Amino acid sequence: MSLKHRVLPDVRRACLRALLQSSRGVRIIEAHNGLSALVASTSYLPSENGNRLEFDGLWISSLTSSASKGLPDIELGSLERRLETIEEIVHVTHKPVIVDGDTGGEAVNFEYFCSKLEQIGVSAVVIEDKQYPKRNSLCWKASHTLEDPKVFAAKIQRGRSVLLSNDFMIFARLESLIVNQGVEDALARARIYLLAGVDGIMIHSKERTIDQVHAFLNGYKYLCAELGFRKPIICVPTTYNVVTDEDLFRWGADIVIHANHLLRAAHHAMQQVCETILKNNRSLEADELCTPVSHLFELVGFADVVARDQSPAEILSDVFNADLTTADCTPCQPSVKAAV
Ligand code: SPV
Ligand code: MG
Repeated sequence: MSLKHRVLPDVRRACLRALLQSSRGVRIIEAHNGLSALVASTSYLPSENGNRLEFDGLWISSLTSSASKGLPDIELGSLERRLETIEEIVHVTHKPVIVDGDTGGEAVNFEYFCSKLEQIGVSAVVIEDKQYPKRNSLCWKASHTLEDPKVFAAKIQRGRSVLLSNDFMIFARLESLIVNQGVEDALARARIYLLAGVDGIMIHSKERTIDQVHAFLNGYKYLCAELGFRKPIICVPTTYNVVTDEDLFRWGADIVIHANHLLRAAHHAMQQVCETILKNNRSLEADELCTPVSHLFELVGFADVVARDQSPAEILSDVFNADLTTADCTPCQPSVKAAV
């Protein structure tokens, strides 16, 4: 129960647009549950100019949300189960959240999903232009079928039609490079989705080299110039991760997402710990691979709970800036409300 990082939905939702307007690249890291969201939100490095180097927001990946449940990434889970994970994450982070919406499913499902995400305070959803049910894009052997771009554009418009705010963003994810249809097809689809009113584009690739993504980013500049408006663009350098985030921003990306790294890191560490305990017939040697329990207590707010248990009146008086030990503590006391 970490209550330190709560942000009201309207405030949180608007954060991504504000970051995008701040004219610097936005760096996003994946989260798949409350704990990974806490790690993603609280990790930082001191930087040379005295500012903290930290991620700007979180990506709730379909690959890692399903893998963390022991499931393949094939749009298996219900929207309701997905929303549970999203709420778990949103409750523990103050950072803006982008949700991977897979294909969005049927238009009516997508309308429902968008309305729920907007309500929770998620800043953006990304849907991919493949047919439902999709297969994860990083798999070379899987067969992927692209959606008719006009059908996909209509789904985007259906999602937009239910929104109550101007803050929530819908990104169209282009899968042309995943199915080897090339940069021209990706640009043609981008044009259709931009004209349909999408808030931004994600270009995805499973190539190890940057060439195609680089060509797309160049073509996107010309496309936006021709259309007379520009919407932000997201890159996901999982396979072409020799390039730096800085390079991608220089070439025209607005958002870079590191899409699955916390789950892969957790899996790797878990496997190492299992093997170390089996090998040594005890857990002592695994200690150095594990976070101390006290750090977990701190991170998930248990240390705060214990402190509150020990001196509730003292902590309440801190919170309300008043001595409540002798006061009449009915919740709606005007003096207490004023102090809050
Ligand atoms: C995800 O993180 O679930 C994505 C990106 O959709 S990828 O797995 O690369 O397709
Ligand atoms: Mg996904």
